[in-house]
Amino acid sequence: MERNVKREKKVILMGDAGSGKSSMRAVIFKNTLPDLTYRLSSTHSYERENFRFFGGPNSNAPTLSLWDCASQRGFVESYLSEDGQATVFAHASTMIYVFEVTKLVNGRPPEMSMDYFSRCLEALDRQSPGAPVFVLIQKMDLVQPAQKQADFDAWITGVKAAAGDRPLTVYGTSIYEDTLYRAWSAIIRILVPNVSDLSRNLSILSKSCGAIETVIFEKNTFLLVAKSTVDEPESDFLMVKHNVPDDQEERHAIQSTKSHGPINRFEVITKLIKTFKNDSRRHSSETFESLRMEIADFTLVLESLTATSYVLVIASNEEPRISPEAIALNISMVRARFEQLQIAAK
Ligand SMILES: Nc1nc2c(ncn2[C@@H]2O[C@H](COP(=O)(O)OP(=O)(O)OP(=O)(O)O)[C@@H](O)[C@H]2O)c(=O)[nH]1
Ligand SMILES: [Mg+2]
Repeated sequence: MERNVKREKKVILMGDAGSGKSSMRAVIFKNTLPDLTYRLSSTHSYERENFRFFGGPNSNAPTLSLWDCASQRGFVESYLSEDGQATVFAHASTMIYVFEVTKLVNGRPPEMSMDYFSRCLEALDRQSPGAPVFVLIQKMDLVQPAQKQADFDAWITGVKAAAGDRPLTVYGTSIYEDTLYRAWSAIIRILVPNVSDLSRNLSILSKSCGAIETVIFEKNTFLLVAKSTVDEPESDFLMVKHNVPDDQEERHAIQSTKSHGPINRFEVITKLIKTFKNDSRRHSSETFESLRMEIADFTLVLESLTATSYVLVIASNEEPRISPEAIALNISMVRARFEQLQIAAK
């Protein structure tokens, strides 16, 4: 029993009414097309859903228990009552708090939103001390590009004032843009227990393939779990870390080799593959298995790594070129090692 509790990662999803909480749950975990989220009805009380998530096969896999909480005043007051706090905020691995970017009033976040936010932070700190908090300023697609950073900054000012010294990380997001995957990949990585072991082993695979970049994606969501690539500074466009200590695990998740491509290339890949999988599901009953490409600039192999992950290997065009078949063979040789690492993770 104790073991099961430990392997369940509770994630609380809270925030303003209609800000897009259930939509992101549907897009990330159920592969719903963003255009179809308008059909979702408003959440009542809370919807608790368990997803099998990055780990060993069958019963050994950890579950991500997502608590999508309604935001109407009556419901929030009930979560904040003594009994409600003990139910909703206890044993949480993290809280994600969502605001809608367009809801600024005279250039400021509404007072009531900020009041609920700080009361939820207090409840979380009481019931689950040390749980990291992610704030998502959602629906960024509705703001003109030239205005995005200014509106984001206006929310940051309000969020920081409400949070005081409490550490948190803020992202500007949209279900229509790759920003959603950037934020959720960061969230997912704090839930993977042995991310530095995974990255170390990924580096070894990367070297054996002469790869420029090697990346592990979680199988269902296609969120980035670990990568072996250039140690780039994280882009601060629509992202702010407030009092968050330097994260060793996160830095270990990024093993350095050489520099390539735009900084958001992995989120773009996540979005492309999810769209591709959705399209192929509509036209065929076969599931997506692998992708191999050999073009002038590079060789790319995307293969199933374990029961709950894919690996993407990109090798350079420098001679002697490594063939996609040789990369696939190297992947097959490390598969058992990665299965073991995931099973061993607590
Ligand atoms: N333009 C835009 N619309 C979005 C985005 N995210 C969600 N929406 C839309 O916002 C509406 C409300 O989304 P929901 O996901 O139901 O919002 P919620 O936060 O779960 O709302 P409650 O359950 O009532 O608290 C839907 O029509 C979504 O299609 C986004 O990033 N951009
Ligand atoms: Mg909802």
